[in-house]
Amino acid sequence: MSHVATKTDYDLLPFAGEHHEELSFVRKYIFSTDHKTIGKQFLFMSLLFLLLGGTLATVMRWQLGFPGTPLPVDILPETMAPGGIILPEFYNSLVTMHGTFMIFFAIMPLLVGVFGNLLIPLQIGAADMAFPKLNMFSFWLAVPAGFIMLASFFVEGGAAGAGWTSYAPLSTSGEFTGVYLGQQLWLISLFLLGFSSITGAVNYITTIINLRAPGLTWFRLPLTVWALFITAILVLLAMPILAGGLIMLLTDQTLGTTFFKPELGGEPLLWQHLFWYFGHPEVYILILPAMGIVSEVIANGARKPVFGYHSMVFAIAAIALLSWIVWGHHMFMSGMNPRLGMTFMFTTIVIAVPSAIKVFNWLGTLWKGNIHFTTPFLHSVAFVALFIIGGLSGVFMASTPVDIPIHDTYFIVAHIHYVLFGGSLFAIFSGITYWYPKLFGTLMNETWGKIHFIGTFIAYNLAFFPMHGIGLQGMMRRLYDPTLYAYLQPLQPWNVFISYSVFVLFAFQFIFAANFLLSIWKGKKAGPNPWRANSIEWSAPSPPPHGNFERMPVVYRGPYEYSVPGAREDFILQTDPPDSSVAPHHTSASTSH
Ligand code: HEM
Ligand SMILES: [Cu+2]
Repeated sequence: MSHVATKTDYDLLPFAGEHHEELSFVRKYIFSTDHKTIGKQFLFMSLLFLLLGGTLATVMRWQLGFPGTPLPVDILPETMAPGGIILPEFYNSLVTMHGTFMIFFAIMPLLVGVFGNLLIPLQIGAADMAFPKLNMFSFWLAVPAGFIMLASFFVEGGAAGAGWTSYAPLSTSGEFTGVYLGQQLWLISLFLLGFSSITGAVNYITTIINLRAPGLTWFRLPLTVWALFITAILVLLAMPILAGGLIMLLTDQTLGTTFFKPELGGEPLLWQHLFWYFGHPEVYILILPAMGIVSEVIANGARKPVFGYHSMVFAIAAIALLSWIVWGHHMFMSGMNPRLGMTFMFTTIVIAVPSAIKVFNWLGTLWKGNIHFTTPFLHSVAFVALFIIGGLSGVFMASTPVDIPIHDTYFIVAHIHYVLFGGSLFAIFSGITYWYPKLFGTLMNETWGKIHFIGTFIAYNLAFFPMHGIGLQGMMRRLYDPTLYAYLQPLQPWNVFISYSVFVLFAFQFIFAANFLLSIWKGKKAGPNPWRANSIEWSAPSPPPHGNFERMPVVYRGPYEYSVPGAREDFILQTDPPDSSVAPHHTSASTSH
């Protein structure tokens, strides 16, 4: 077990960049223990999975827009799309694997793996994580998980096809889906990935509790660190529940247990309970770090302190707590007692309160700000706008009488994508462009960044907003061919329109990919603090060296001291001593506690 580095250790061996001998290529780039390198590894891995998930989505949209028409490029094997025509069973795998890759291998590692690794040590003024080797282990456990998931496409019977939620009894036996080994690989892969997440979470929590720089009290932490801290607690508590369910489902398939098999006395609803008891906290794992990123970037772009810092922290904590008592809103149609349904309805609607507090605080932060329309800022503002739409559809669905007709329709698909693409992914674009200098030392190109933003924002809304409508008109989710139903035929032009919008949306992502890759070499050199921000990472070079800081940073103030009256500039680094930046007569603007 790694040794926990404490503050005293750092006093003895402070930020010893110069004590590190040259590392071999393998230790430096492959089996690295440097949190920034591990963050980059997660970044490249999850961007690849994001691309794969997006590709699967375009194939799905081809089928929905033009059912039965051969794909324009006929490269898929006979078992998936003979003659380019997508088979129904392959369509099931597409839906399942799109959701699985996006949720578990793209959004979650991007938010938690990338930003957790990059930002936690840098923003708390530490040289690295508390357990650097465990951190390396966490990444290298995610890699085989990804390979196993990928490999499942190519085994007999193909990849899992019971949806990303793998409901029993559909998932308990290959007889129902025609998928045997693929479903088992799905379970094994997610088990490994869950283990990787748990080790990461232990590391994050320990690091934030133990390694904060002197003077960095809890209420001087940037909201990104708060969000990642509370997210790590959710990961630590939620992942074991998923793991338990996965193992039970795996033994049902392989060892003859009957946890979820009704024909042998099992209870399929138990899977839904286990899955959603994990699953609802999971959706907050997928949004809280994004909310942290957005808080940072909006304050920076508006040159104002975050409005209601304390209420932001309490709102994150409240959302996290409430996330444990709402899971039943995914099961209103499972035949539960209506009284139980009513309690889940109530708790779910209550969650809108802390969510709305955050939205009002972002608007309050923007209000009368001296706004700089940078690419990261635009993405963050888009997050707020789109999250409002996703949150509102959530409140509709939380109400049982409304949810009963729209459950399992495209309305749900619209909701998911407003919160996860409109929300989380826009925040990820914001965060990547904003902290890019701390990864690569350069800035991404602003013009191309804005072109990508505008194209993505428009195409995104054209693709996903109409899904609310076709959902209300009864189009089911996970549907292979809408034209088979007479009542859905009039909606087909919408499906064609949505498919074209998705193709445009997909195409715009190559602008981001090119900007991201080319800026590593061609980007403008950034300097330590290109966004004129306050938190500790901006006092380190871009990119920070191994060990991050030359000396242990000492913190004198909160992270959002923008436009402090009397200050020499419109930002004050958290590490600036009290008298160096603020006029001597000025004492009240500090948010220290
Ligand atoms: C105000 C906040 C929110 C409320 C009230 C809410 C409510 C709901 C409800 C009631 C459902 C179930 C609908 C049904 O299946 O019939 C649902 C589904 C879902 N929500 Fe939310 N939600 C909120 C925010 C979020 C956020 C922030 C995320 C993720 C970042 C999210 C992700 C999802 C996903 C992925 C599903 C679909 C799960 C599936 O595949 O069946 N939601 N939401
Ligand atoms: Cu939920």
